[in-house]
Amino acid sequence: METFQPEAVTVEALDQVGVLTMNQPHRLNCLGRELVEALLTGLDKLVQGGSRAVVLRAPTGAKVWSAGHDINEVPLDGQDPVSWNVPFERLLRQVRRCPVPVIGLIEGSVWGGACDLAMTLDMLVAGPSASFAITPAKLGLPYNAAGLGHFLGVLPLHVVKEMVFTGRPLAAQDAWRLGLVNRVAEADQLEEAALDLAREVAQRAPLAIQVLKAELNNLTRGPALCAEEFERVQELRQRAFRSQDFQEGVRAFFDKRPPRFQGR
Ligand code: YXS
Repeated sequence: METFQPEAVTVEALDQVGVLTMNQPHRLNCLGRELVEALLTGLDKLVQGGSRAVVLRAPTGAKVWSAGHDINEVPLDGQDPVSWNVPFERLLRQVRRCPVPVIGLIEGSVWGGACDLAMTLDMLVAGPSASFAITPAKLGLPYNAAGLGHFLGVLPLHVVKEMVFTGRPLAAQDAWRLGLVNRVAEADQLEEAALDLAREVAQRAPLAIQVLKAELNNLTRGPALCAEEFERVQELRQRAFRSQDFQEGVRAFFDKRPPRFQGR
């Protein structure tokens, strides 16, 4: 087993299966610039090194798999907070383009942009402590249509609406019942369950897998927005991310108090 340890991520190559461990539990594995850059590098290293499947995980026993986008990096100067080039958006695109399946080993709670990451991964194996919370409405942040398309690719519309409109976490068993999670395993069998799945994938023809993954991702991109509708939605998004409510949502988070949204 070869391991190289860029600061924020542990990268292990176990024969033809790679394991990426997000190693910033002290920062709740927030998907800020540093962690994302390390994940992008680690994923690329594993694929170049011949991994035919990759497992993405937090350290064993994590209470929080990832707390999502780093709210410290959310711009409050009127820029789009989930624009094309924010770090976790770049990570989502690399996972989708990655020629090998990336399997999430989910232990602990998954928040916001990390839910988008989890739902962009190719398969999920979850422990009993796993939960998924889509939180933009709690911050006043107008998430982007691409991200909502990822959610609609793996969950029914009313379930996505409830998660997005309430921000309430979806528990592991419900995520499995709804098909978001491929397998639920007890905490002490979770790593083996994820590695077993990865090893089975790694035994299959990699060129065929690459095509099948690309086809499935393109067939499930979610409905396209026509240009006129996109312009209208962008106008609404801009009004939201330039609103006092968005400033209040972020301030309330750091003040550790409930936000008071005024609708302006
Ligand atoms: O008070 P200190 O300095 O110790 O810092 C606290 C938190 O402020 C900080 N922290 C974060 N900092 C930046 N970005 C975050 N996403 C974030 N989450 C947490 O970490 C320190 C410990 O947090 P604390 O005391 O709350 O820990 P806890 O164990 O009581 O609770 C853990 C969580 C994850 C349940 C709690 O931290 C939490 O609810 N975090 C926010 C999760 C969330 O809403 N993430 C979405 C981020 S925005 C995003 O991903 C998208 C853009 S969107 O908005 O569209 O969803």
